[in-house]
Amino acid sequence: MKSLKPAYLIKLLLLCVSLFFIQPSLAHAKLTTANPSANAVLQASPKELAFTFSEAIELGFSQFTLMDSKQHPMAIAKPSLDATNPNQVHIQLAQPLVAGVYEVQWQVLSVDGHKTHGNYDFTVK
Ligand SMILES: [Cu+2]
Repeated sequence: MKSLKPAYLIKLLLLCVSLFFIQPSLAHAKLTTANPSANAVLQASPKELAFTFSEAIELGFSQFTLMDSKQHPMAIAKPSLDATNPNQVHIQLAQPLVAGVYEVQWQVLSVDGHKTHGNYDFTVK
């Protein structure tokens, strides 16, 4: 460590500090609203799943999975982008969901090239 010049260390330190502050301020696609929403308790099956992100989504590099109560992935339609809002994704449900707890798992690539992911549950009574 003695061979490192202080100027180099200071530059390295500044780089680390700037990365630390810049990283969170970059725009990533955060899930802003979902329907059904996280922890929703529905009296009837939804007809579709809808997700709105904070940024436009690259659908071809994004993945949505709906897990049933037994944590098995369900067959769902291909996601489609909203006709007017590139931040919004719709997934039609082929058949009504039976009563149970469902988990949505999402992983998206936003147009700025960043991947984000998350998951949440909702319940159909
Ligand atoms: Cu980003």
